[in-house]
Amino acid sequence: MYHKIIQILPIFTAMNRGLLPFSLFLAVVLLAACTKNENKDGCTDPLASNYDPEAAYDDGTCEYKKGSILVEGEITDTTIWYRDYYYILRGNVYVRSGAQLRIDTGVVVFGEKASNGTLIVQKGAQILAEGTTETPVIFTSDQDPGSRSPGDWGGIIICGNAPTNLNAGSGGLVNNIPGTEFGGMEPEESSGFLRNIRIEYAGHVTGTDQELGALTLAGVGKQTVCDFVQASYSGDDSFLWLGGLNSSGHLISYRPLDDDFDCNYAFHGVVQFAVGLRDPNANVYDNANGIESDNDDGTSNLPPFTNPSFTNVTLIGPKTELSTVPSSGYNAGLSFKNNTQHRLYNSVIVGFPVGMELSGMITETHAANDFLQVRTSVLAGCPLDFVVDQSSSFDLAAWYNTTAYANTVLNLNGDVLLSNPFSLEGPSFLPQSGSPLLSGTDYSYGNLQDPFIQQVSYKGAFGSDNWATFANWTPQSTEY
Ligand SMILES: [Ca+2]
Ligand SMILES: [Ca+2]
Repeated sequence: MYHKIIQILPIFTAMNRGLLPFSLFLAVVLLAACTKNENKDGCTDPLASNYDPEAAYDDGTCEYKKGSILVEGEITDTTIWYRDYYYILRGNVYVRSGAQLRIDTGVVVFGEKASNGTLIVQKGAQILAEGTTETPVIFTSDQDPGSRSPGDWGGIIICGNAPTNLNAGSGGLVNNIPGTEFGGMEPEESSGFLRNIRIEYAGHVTGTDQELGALTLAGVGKQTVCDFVQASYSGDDSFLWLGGLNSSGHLISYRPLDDDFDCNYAFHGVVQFAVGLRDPNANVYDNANGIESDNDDGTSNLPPFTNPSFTNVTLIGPKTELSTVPSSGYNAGLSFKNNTQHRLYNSVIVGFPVGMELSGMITETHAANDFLQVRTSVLAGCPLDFVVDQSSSFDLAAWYNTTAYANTVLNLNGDVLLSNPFSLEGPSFLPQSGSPLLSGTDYSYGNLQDPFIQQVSYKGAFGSDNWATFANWTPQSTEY
């Protein structure tokens, strides 16, 4: 095992992860020496969190904050990260094929900004990370509260051997990052699981035309499960799938700079219960969309197709009112292009400049031939409901409004009667009584016949149960 423990340091606070300068340490000791009370017992170690400068006699009650373990290089064997420590990712940290990284509930992992810390789970490796609602596993920036920014660190990249259409199925690399090969012929593979996880300030992109998720799932197999994952303040996409067919649920995309959910290179898994919330004033990239879906960037018609099934999605855009003028990069709730065969069911899209965008003649043909589907869904509060290419005569409105598809368009955000969806620091996405989202769902579509999918009576990500209690809406001020 090359998991390298550089140092385990007693520290005063999570913010101050290092030893005190010796001069300051000396000053503390000298100061302490001056004010001892001969009658007082207590903790006499200045490095302890409950150090009592007046105590003359140590009574054995000293308590120490957690130490930090710097992780760099590679993990080649079964490794467990415990809640007793903070972990700092320096540079690209690889979990090698055959190795398993297990992360205990409540563990906090910091991505180092200076080295663009990134966790890469390679083909044939596994990550098993499970928090609880109260004590999720947290991946966040190593910067102090108030100084954190989108893209402070790389994020989590999980690579697998499941099918992709990239390079005619032989796969490729994520953003040309060394050691991120993905794609193969093992659709049922498990790369592990992520449950009750938060990923904050990740998504650092190093080149132009590159994209990265706070969580990137590249060629990940069917038996890999992501459930209850919040990605916040990503510097790029929140969730990015590149090929593969894993199942994901209870996803929260919070204030990313590109797309909430991005699908490419033949992702063909299922996603249920997913919500996105956008900051109108964030300086987002051009074409920041709710769901962006491409068969591939080269507009190929190579199978397998990007044809995931998303159901029970709530996308809250940046237009809190029809008149809101958000950052110029914001585009569509749904952007389906480059020959994708995306499927969306039982969902609601609110407050984007464009509701649904369909681009490319072959993408249109997929829609006309029912390979690309939007059903039993609702668009509300989008000034332009439908956009197609300038040269196209495809009647997207007529397609969307096909009676059998059971979609609806509502004029105003408020028409969907969600509780408090636009609040950036305390949102509630639950439908109020009388909401049009509380009826009319349909799970009869062939690709929803998946054991991962629950049949519920409401459209969108929430009914009466607020499952987002593991989320943090104010990570900028959180002291970990
Ligand atoms: Ca993207
Ligand atoms: Ca985009």
